[in-house]
Amino acid sequence: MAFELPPLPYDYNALEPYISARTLEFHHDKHHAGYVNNLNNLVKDTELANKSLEEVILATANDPAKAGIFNNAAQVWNHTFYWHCLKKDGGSPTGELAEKINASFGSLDEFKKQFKEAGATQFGSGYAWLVVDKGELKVVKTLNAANPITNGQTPLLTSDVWEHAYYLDYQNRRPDYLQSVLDNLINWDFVAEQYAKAAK
Ligand code: MN3
Repeated sequence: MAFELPPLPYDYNALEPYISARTLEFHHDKHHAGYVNNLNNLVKDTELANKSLEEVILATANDPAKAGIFNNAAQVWNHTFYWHCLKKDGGSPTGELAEKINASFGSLDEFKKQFKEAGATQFGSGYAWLVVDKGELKVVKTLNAANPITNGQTPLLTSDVWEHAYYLDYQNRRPDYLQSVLDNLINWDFVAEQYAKAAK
């Protein structure tokens, strides 16, 4: 069973004007697809070929000899998760998640400020994340393909801050991309589902 490229959960133009169809075409059809192809080539005829994506990530994390497999497996996971974190007309969190965000950060605006800061200050490529860590919400950033699940944290939300995620639409203005996404495109229902699973 080879790893597969999941389809985008919306049309290429669904996130316009904040993320263009051209960005999504390249990002999903070239970058995400490339990671899937690389991963399948790297694990072909090895014991990892029959593992789940999470198992491959956890089995190869922190092993320099398996960095190529880890990087591609984590990038496949991270992109699939990122697509689901976005939707047209994002709105705001509600219910228990909204209460937890207010209790943890003071307000939704303060959460956005910290998330934007994390993404804007990630030097080079990587991701900003909202995670659950031992029952508490935290904003963290990771380098390149790294994923919080290898630190025992449960991701609720991510934003890709590799240049390919925003350069066609925002050029060097990464903070503006993050602000646009936070204000207009977050799929809070998806984030709430991840929070409900993590809280079990
Ligand atoms: Mn990307």
